Amino acid sequence: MQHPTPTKITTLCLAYKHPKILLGLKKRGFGEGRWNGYGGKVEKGETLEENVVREMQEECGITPTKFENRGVMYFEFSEIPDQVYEVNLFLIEEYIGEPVETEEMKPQWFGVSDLPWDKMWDDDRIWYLLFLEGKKFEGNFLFDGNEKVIRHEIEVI
Ligand code: 8OG
Repeated sequence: MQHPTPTKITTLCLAYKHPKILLGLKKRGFGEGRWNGYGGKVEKGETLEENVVREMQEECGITPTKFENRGVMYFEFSEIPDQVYEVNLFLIEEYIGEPVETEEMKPQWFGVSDLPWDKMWDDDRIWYLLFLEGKKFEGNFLFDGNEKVIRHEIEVI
């Protein structure tokens, strides 16, 4: 699958041990008011793995000790043509510490059959099942101005 060239590279970290998954309510900035995994912009000179550890420490107060890459997604926005987000998805299998509320995120464990879909990103309904099934995948998504996915392709790798 071909991907657009990203203008911003991020991680998305989901601590998941069936049947519970840890989400955080984003309290400010991009995605405010939505439940999502943890993560953020990969800084210059930082590896994806270093970013996973740093973001979870900063936003959630835990230190991931065992995690694996589960794929990558590219997000484009029909009304912002020059913006392409690359989101590298990670499953967090083990960590040290307990999730705490921070200025950025409020943590909560959800049952996987009871996710707050109407307060999550629209693309999540497309790929969560693959993630929960243990698959690794890549995908491209195009959002319209109302934050709805109007086109996507997704492929298990
Ligand atoms: O640093 P910043 O808060 O901008 O990072 C954005 C976070 O949101 C990062 O973890 C990646 C994640 N993210 C997107 N787009 C999407 C999306 O469409 N769905 C989900 N579930 N997460 C996303 O940037």
